[in-house]
Amino acid sequence: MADILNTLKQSILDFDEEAAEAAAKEAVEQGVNPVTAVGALADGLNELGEAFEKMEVFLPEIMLASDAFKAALAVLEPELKKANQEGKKSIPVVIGTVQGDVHQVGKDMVATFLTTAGFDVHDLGVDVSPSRFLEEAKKYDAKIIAAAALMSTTRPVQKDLLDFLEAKGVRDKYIVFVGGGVVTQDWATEIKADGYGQDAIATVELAKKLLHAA
Ligand code: B12
Repeated sequence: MADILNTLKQSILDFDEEAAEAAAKEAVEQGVNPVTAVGALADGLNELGEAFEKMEVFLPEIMLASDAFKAALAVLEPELKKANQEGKKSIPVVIGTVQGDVHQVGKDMVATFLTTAGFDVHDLGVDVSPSRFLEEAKKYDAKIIAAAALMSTTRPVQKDLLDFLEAKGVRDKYIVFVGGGVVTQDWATEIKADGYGQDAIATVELAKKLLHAA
């Protein structure tokens, strides 16, 4: 099993979409736990992220690696669904990356994990303004709004979203989650978000817990 996990991770490090898809199929055939498989892909992307920070790889490679990640995730999604049948109540959730920010891989991962846990997830994509978050939350009668930010320049938009909901008098109607690379528990507490998810698995646990308490 270690071999296939290495192959998954390596396919991301090689920015190789075909290899990532093939490795994901192989992992499914071998009966590898799909959560572990996604973890291996994420390890690859995180390692690449460090190389990007050191300017050892550049944006085009990172984009190819993200595409490879998405292709493999699509193969693993049905398996994740099978592995997680417990969440039967379909609670509507809207999720998106905040305005000015086009990073989507981590948000996609959170959306996939929430979906496979039984939530009714509406993915608004990237570059989502506070007003659009609210518009879509109303449309789907969402209980949870989840907003991702990956850059220090876009993190403040999470606060803008909360301020906007407050100004519209609907803050209490929604459980608001924040997350993404630059987001911390301290930041979530400071802006009075309802929850912070460090990763996709923690976010699912948190969603279940908060809904239970609500
Ligand atoms: C991939 C990537 C890109 C890709 C994105 C492709 C895509 N389709 O998503 C591309 C090449 C487009 C890109 C562009 C840019 N990027 Co970029 N990018 C990254 C990189 C390498 C990886 C991000 C990633 O996907 N990580 C893997 C996923 C799995 O992790 P994650 O996103 O953190 O998600 C996990 C958790 O955070 C959490 N989570 C995620 N979302 C949410 C949401 C909620 C609600 C919750 C609860 C939890 C949660 O769960 C996820 C799963 O565990 C990071 C480096 C890094 N270390 O993060 C830089 C990084 C984020 N990018 C950065 C920058 C600066 C840029 C650019 C401005 C570069 C440029 N000069 O053009 C542009 C920005 C364009 C824009 N307006 O948004 C900086 C941001 C610096 C900062 N602190 O502000 C980083 C940190 C790199 C760096 N150190 O310089 N980038």
